[in-house]
Amino acid sequence: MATTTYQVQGMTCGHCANSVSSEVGAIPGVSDVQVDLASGQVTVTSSSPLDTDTVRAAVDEAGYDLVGA
Ligand SMILES: [Cu+2]
Repeated sequence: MATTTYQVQGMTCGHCANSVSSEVGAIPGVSDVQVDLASGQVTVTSSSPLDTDTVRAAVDEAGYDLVGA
């Protein structure tokens, strides 16, 4: 199991959090996504370490920016 916290910019409400959470949650191997709206932190639990570019693409697909990992 790997847990990584990413910094995501642009989320403003529960809908944003849900979008990010469902896109990131669709990445193969991801078992849990926790979004902290106030801080913009997204904590992802996966069976093996994820490629940051894969996570960035999913966050981008949801309409937000991954600014740090
Ligand atoms: Cu929103």
